[in-house]
Amino acid sequence: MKIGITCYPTYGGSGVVATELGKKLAESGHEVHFISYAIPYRLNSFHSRLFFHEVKVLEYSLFEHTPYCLSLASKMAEIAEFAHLDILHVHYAIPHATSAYLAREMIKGDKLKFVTTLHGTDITLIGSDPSYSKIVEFSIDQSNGVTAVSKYLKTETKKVFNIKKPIEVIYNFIPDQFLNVRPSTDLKSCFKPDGQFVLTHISNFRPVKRTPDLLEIIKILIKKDKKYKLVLVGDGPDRSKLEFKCRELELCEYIIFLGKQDNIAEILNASDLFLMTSETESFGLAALEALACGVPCITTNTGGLKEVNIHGETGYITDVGNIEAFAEYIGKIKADSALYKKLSKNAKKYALSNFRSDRIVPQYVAHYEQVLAR
Ligand code: GMT
Repeated sequence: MKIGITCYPTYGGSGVVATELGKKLAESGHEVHFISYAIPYRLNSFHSRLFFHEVKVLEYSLFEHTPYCLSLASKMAEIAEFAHLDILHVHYAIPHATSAYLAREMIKGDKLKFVTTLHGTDITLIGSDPSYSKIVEFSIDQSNGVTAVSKYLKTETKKVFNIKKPIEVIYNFIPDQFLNVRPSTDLKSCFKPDGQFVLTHISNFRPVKRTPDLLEIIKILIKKDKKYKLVLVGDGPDRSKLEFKCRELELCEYIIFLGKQDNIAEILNASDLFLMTSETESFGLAALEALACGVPCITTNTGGLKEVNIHGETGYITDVGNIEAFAEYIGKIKADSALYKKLSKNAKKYALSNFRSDRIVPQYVAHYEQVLAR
């Protein structure tokens, strides 16, 4: 098949899923054309069946806000015709599903079909805002196929919008680099100079991630036991605030801010637990990546996280904002090495038996085939 993929190219789960999917599709013989305003950050290796088409946005003094959605639609229509795309797969509804709808209308006939994958805040936060909800609902319903990354997100979408199209749940999958990770002794000695217990968090530091809770958790923990290190990976709106707070609370010796990193698998491999304090999370790809590395997770029990992190099996889940419970679970696991080993083994086993790419990617291919056969 010839498949177009549009996603956000920046540091974020939806772009990662789209890019890893494109790489896997190309490996299995499909031709894949990425269409976005910049090269997706995980699209870092050459493959003869992978192409990237940059969307140029014309700046003009009359535009206070440049209409990216229109430039994207033009590019989608151009590539669909020029590369003879069979299908276009857009990740994150806003504005990608709307641009895809416009591209399909521009092409005329029945030549282009598009699939929209819903990832999370395109429904739960941004999509449901009155300024976007009507167009988001319309564009999703106009899609030839719709997928959501968890059962929770499917239910939520049906609750928020009046969508008549069936929604298929296709979970996130484990990118290859999280299988057979090489341990890094450098990272281990940096994180655990005195045998510290390493708690890692990876995100884009948006308010929805509730990263300030992480400082509160470490504050509780070190009252009883100083042997902890909190490793914070990623960057975003709340990072500087957190760094200031960390200095103010004199917590700096317990926290490392690594910023954006490429070697996530090695960092997880040098970690003991993964923490996710999100207010809402449609799936939690970073938690899945941790589980795949055998790192148990303590997460909130919000949204799709319950489908990824199994309470008492692969880690623990607790209510949003319940920092005491987070601290309690961390202390309990640190104190009991048999429990740690059990959780770590279960984590890897559960991730690998449910979320391997060779299980999930064929579900997307089957979805494309169904859409094309209609
Ligand atoms: O919806 C978002 O917040 C953006 C998106 C992203 O690009 O990071 O994240 C979502 O998509 C991921 C991949 O499907 C999911 O694993 C994340 O749980 C989800 N984030 C949220 O729901 C907050």
